[in-house]
Amino acid sequence: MRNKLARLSFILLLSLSTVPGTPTPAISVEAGPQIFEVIAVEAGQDIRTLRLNFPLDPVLAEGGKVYFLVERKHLKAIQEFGYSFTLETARFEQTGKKFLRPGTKIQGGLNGAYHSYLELAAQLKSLAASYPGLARLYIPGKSLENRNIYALKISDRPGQSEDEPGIALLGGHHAREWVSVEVPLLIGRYLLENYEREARVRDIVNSAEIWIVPLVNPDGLEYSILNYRLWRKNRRLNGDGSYGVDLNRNYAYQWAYDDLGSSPEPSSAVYRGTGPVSEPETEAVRNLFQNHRIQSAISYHSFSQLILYPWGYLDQPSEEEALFQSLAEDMAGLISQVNGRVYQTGRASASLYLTNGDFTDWAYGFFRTLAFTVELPPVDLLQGGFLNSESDIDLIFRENLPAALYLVERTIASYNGTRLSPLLRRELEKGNESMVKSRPDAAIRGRRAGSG
Ligand code: 0X9
Ligand code: ZN
Repeated sequence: MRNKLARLSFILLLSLSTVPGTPTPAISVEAGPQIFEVIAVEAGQDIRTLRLNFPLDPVLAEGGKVYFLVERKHLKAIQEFGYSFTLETARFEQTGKKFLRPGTKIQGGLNGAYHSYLELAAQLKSLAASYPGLARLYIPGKSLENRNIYALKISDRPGQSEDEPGIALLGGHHAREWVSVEVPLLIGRYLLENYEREARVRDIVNSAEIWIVPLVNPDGLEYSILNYRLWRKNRRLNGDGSYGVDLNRNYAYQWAYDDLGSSPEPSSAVYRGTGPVSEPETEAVRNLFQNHRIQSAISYHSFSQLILYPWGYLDQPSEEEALFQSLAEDMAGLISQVNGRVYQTGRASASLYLTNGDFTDWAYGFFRTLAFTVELPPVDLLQGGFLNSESDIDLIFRENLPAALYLVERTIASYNGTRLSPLLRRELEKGNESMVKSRPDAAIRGRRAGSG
């Protein structure tokens, strides 16, 4: 048995570390200038279907019309699709500018300085294109409404899978928590922009594989921007006619453990879905974790100013409670040094409330990833709740940067090969490699490498 386990672990490590490339396809960055127009669509038309079929970025809702930023090349097809619209580009153009260029910010847009799905996609593509030696953009999966879930990999050889620890920074599980998208995105951008000039950043990027997944729930975010600001879940049409599964109750560790930490009721804000990983968005995160060695992770949420760690499903310490707690305290200390804001730390179940099927329990329970939930500011509803001002984005990013860099450094320092949870160990003993590799071609490559 020991031998079998050793062999399987060996295959796992080999397939995770030395096989060049990765089964998750990297996306190529489109060439040629994009030219944008602004169109206005009467709100009476079926805007949902229109948005499912074309990449439209909402900029304004006014006078019974919705204004969208759209690439000129799509206009004809939108018309052929049966939609009528008026061209409103002139109204939004800045003087002297002929076309709305990529990255153009329209003042007063519905999402202001926060990124919509399309703005985020443009930003990630532009980072990958500007730093080809340090970053690559992957799509580990798509949302229910067919939007990409992006993962920007930052490392010194981003096209190769090296024997380096992976760290994942995730955001946007919950649609209304807009600032949680900005923080991982800005941390990723900071690493790329400061690689040349800052030795600390260089060391980190050279010794780790950092995965930036800023938007786990793109459909929800878009719904929150255009339809209902306080939307939380994804946009699954449930059996009873209600919408949405809470993605942070849909992961496959102790899923549906009880009805306190998640709800079987589809209309509930914490509805867990029809089964573990029933949603393509959680499946995308699972793909990423199955294919790479993610040793630690931060899942950004808002609000409350907390740093939480497993378990969430049960008020019991995990095997590594002491390590979790000391890392959380160190991170909180670093955060408070920046703007003076205090983030409380603690075991998720005890400090906040019970959750089952949440990301951190799954990542730790299944992969032994040291996974934290960081609840960003403000501290309470009276300070704004989910509605952070635009000028807070930079402050919140700045105060979270040192803690994230610290976690990466600690992860690098303690890395000596991929950690295996007892659960994963058992699956490997059973020969169930599909639990660790999501795509058959990758498992085949792993086996070949193992026998060679
Ligand atoms: O409920 C959640 O999913 C997270 N809070 S939020 O207000 N952003 O929705 C907290 C998850 C942390 N885990 C546990 N409390 N167990
Ligand atoms: Zn949240």
